[in-house]
Amino acid sequence: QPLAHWDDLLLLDKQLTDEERMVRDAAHEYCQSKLMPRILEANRDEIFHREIMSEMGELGLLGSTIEGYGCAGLNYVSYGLVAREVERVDSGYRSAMSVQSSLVMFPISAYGSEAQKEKFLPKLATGEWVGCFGLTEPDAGSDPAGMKTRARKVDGGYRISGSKMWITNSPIADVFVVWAKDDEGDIRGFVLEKGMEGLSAPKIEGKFSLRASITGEIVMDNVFVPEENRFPDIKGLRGPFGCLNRARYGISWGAMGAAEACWHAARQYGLDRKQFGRPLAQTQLFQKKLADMQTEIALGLQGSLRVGRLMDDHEWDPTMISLVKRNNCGKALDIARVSRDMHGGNGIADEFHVIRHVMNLEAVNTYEGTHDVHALILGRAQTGLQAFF
Ligand code: TGC
Ligand code: FAD
Repeated sequence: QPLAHWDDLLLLDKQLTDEERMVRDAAHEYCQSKLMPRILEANRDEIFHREIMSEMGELGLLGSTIEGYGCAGLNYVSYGLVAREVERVDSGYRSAMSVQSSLVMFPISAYGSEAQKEKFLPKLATGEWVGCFGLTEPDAGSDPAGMKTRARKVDGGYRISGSKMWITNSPIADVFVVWAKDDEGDIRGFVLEKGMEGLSAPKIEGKFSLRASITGEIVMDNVFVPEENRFPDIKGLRGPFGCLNRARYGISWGAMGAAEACWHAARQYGLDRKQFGRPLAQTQLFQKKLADMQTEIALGLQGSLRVGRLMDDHEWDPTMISLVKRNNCGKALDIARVSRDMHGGNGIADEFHVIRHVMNLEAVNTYEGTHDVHALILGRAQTGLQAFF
């Protein structure tokens, strides 16, 4: 018989509080019963089912770490556990949730005026409004300081011109958190609203990754944004990076959820499928691959849990987050690729789900700072020498 806790060898479950286990179990139940049945169609036909945002809102999964304004006020460990459950189904659904929570609601709650919080947070929390976050531009990805989007001061507000590229949720967004340089050359954050004149968000077609998540551009042609829609005080790259820290942390858990789905699928496939008169799982090569997956996942989850506890204890710094974002995304991608191979020909069929995770994790390893960019952040932190340019 397999060991009873083969899938949780380091007993992560026992490291959680009762409340954290409850949040995880509720998220698991929702994801498996409501998200899983939709994913094949969503991925095949590139559909983001908009009602998912409202369902997540109803369960308190949007902006869940924020206190007040209709938000659940959970800790960061719970936020990570939810990301893991959502991404166990599909990284695209976790993307939609983490952009709304960490990249739209977090900056409004941390940098916004009281009026901005009251206006935007409750409707974002229920999923009545969808938000997006515009930092990346066609010519400024890893190096966001090179952005060209400009916010020119005019009477009563700003005129913003420029374009943002690869923006999760933008074609369906009601609220756009956009970063632009002002007349002094400082990066400032603005909240744009659907319907503003000169604002459009065309969809990017033909993605082979995250097909169940909608991605677009944000095109701003002299959009007038009133003064009250600017974050009052935050200035410089620390504004957008403050949000990215939270999202990157959630991704470190999420990527492990996708990896777990691929690992469990490979194990079950190996138990069920016989070649040369015995289950594939009874071969040494197969078991070695399963052991490698089990090891990286158990260690990766411990890393994310540790960072989550440090965040909840206010003892964290961004470098820790680079470590777990980089490691867990890279390992998850490796695990998904190996699992695909272990499924043989069936591994390329979407009904077995693994190829979808492989394709998704390619993007997850790239967005929110590529694998190599996080290596450079870690390298700079330990040598004091920056190697970006
Ligand atoms: P650098 O000189 O390092 O820093 C400039 C200012 O920013 C501050 N800072 C941070 N603050 C808080 N948290 C962090 N993690 C921070 N990192 C930097 C820093 O203290 C400084 O502040 P100040 O006040 O002294 O000026 O900036 P750099 O230009 O050298 O940056 C280099 C680098 C590579 C670290 C950075 O640009 C980087 O991380 N690039 C990756 C870009 C990225 O992650 N983009 C993500 C776009 S959003 C997205 O992908 C969403 S996908 C969502 C989904 O669908 O799930
Ligand atoms: P580049 O920066 O051009 O990098 C290309 C390659 O060069 C990479 O391998 C990189 O590691 C390497 N490289 C770059 N600089 C260096 C260096 N100094 N030394 C060595 N190697 C280097 N952005 C948003 O603002 N909001 C979103 O909601 C959002 N959602 C996204 C959704 C999807 C599906 C995708 C694919 C992207 C999304 N992004 C979003 C953008 C994402 O953050 C960027 O794609 C990412 O930061 C990388 O930037 P880039 O694509 O311009 O690649």
